[in-house]
Amino acid sequence: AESGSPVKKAKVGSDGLVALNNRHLVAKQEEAAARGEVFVDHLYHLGLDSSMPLQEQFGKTRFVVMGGSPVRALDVAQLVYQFMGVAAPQPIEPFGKTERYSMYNCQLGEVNVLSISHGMGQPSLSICLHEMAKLMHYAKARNVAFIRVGTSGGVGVAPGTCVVAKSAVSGLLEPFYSLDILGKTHQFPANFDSQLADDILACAGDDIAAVAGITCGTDCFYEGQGRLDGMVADYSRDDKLAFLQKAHEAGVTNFEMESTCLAAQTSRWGISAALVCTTLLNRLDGDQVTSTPEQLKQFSLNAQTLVLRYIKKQLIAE
Ligand code: R2B
Ligand code: URA
Repeated sequence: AESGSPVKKAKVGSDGLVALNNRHLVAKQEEAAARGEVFVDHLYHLGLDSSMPLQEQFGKTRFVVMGGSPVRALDVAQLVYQFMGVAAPQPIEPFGKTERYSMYNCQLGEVNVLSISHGMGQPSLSICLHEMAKLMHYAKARNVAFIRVGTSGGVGVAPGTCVVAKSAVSGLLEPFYSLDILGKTHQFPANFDSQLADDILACAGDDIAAVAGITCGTDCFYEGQGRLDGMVADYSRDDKLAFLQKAHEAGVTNFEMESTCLAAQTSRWGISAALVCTTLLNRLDGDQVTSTPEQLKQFSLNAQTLVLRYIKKQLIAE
């Protein structure tokens, strides 16, 4: 495997803008400009393109809150309006196309908060991240932070606990995001913005159980996370427990399926990011998610509330 570029300071440039470090796209823009034309970049999966008034629509974005499910993206949008004391449009409509992702552009006056679903797993998240980062670039958004609010399986933490990740590890328990590019595997360090993680944790108060952790991002919910309840599991219960124990000893607090991609890509692009996952179960106790829909909703609400408290605090201070 080839090593990726060292992790950059997880912060956008001093102007706060998201820089486009793709020389091919920059060349296309310049070539078009030389012909007196404008190159149009299609953000295909979002259903947007760079000829649209993106600066007007998204230029005031300060936070992009991401989660796997479209239902939770709408829940988060509702919470954004509620927390900020701004009347929500009725109904809250998604922006762009909803075939792949559902995006809500919460307009709060001086600032916007986006809430978007990214689907399950790193490939789905990766597409969303590329297009969202380009959207923030074209919109000339400043000091934007990406915060994933997700679900996970805890390792040695009680269900409903919020884990704020300091870093991520792969299913091999290595601190990298691995991506095959032009036939070679590249590894990119998977660290989060530590300050952002601390600032979010500080908003937990007495009523939300929250811990800092290391999140393991796997490419499979079943075998990839050592479950015994998938369609196959060609290993013993002892093998599974030995893996969970090894992960636990390496500091892993929870399993989900997007963390290494999120940490690595955002830090490569100079975007500050955080990962806040609720835990739906303690994997040291079992594999199946058996809590009631009401309990699961409350678990998710814990993580959403923690993030919304942080966002509100930031926006009020600005
Ligand atoms: C957490 O939950 C999903 C799997 O159930 C996946 O997207 C993840 O990271
Ligand atoms: N999401 C995961 O990826 N794993 C779990 O155990 C629960 C939610």
